[in-house]
Amino acid sequence: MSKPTKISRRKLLGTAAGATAALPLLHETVPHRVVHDQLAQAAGTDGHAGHSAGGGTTTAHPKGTQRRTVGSVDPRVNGFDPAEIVRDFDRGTVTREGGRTVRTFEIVAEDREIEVAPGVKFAAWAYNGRVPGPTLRATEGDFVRVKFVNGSSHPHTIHFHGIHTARHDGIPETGPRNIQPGKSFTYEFEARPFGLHLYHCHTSPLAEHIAKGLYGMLVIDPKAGRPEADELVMVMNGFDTNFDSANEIYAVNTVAFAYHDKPIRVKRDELVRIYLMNITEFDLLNSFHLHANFFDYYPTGTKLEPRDFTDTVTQGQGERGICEVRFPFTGRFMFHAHVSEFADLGWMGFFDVVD
Ligand SMILES: [Cu+2]
Repeated sequence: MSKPTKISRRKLLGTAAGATAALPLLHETVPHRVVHDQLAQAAGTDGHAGHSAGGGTTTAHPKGTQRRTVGSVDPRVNGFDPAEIVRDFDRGTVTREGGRTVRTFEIVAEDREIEVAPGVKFAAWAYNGRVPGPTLRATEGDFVRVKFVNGSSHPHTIHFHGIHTARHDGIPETGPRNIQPGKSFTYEFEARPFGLHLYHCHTSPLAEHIAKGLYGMLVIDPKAGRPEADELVMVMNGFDTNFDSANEIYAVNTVAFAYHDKPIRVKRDELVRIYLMNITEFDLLNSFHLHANFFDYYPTGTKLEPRDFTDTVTQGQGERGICEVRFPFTGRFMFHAHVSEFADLGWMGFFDVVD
């Protein structure tokens, strides 16, 4: 038997009875009512009849509207904006040492409350105050220094994917081990192989340290570069707002429906390169589906030839890849998780293709 506080959103969404029973418990711990109300409103338009019956809050939206939440998250409250994160690359401070390029980054971990959907607060742990952390960018062969400062009240690390020494692997078992609150350590490695990698905290319990928001992307460009493109960062993530080891909110770049409310504007016929990564905790798989188009897919970005030409890609946790696409038509084109439940809980958005 599960403990009385273990009310999963699946149970919540499953039946009217489940929803009714769950609500009083959820009220005690989190602002889940807001999620519930908003999802109920969404359900009024897309058929979660049981859910809406349980919440009794399905009157606000006319049938057929696309809007899934009421209001939007003010980026000034979070201190970061998905509309900016999507095109924000941190190339570090560049110096030359012994004939090679050195890129120096600074990452500070901190405890920070963020808003992941309108009115839904989440007690995050963040790198440089944002979730996902900064998208670090280097070229294959560069020497990378990441000065990590732990400004959080918990021990953390940064574990980078890539090829490097045990000392700089960022796990509690080797090198400097956990970096304690107030302490710092500089991780050093050569940027290789080229591709799309990730970094994340590796302190135990690992699921908690990742789910709280300590992750980000590391893009390593091939020496010859890639063709000119409009480059986008999409980190697929989820948030467990009621501590039941299941996510209540899903998103790309943290804020539910961010690119539904503010579509990503791209140009017709221009090459768009999406750096796509899945760091979602608690679910085995996440996915990305693009409407009305197909894209080339480069798993992990470590080869220059695409493996797939497709409209849907599925990634396990830690998997990532590059999608390259051109839009032949102007207009609004949806993208979303092809796990329908995730899409309903926040992971969907639009491209606005213009001339
Ligand atoms: Cu941690």
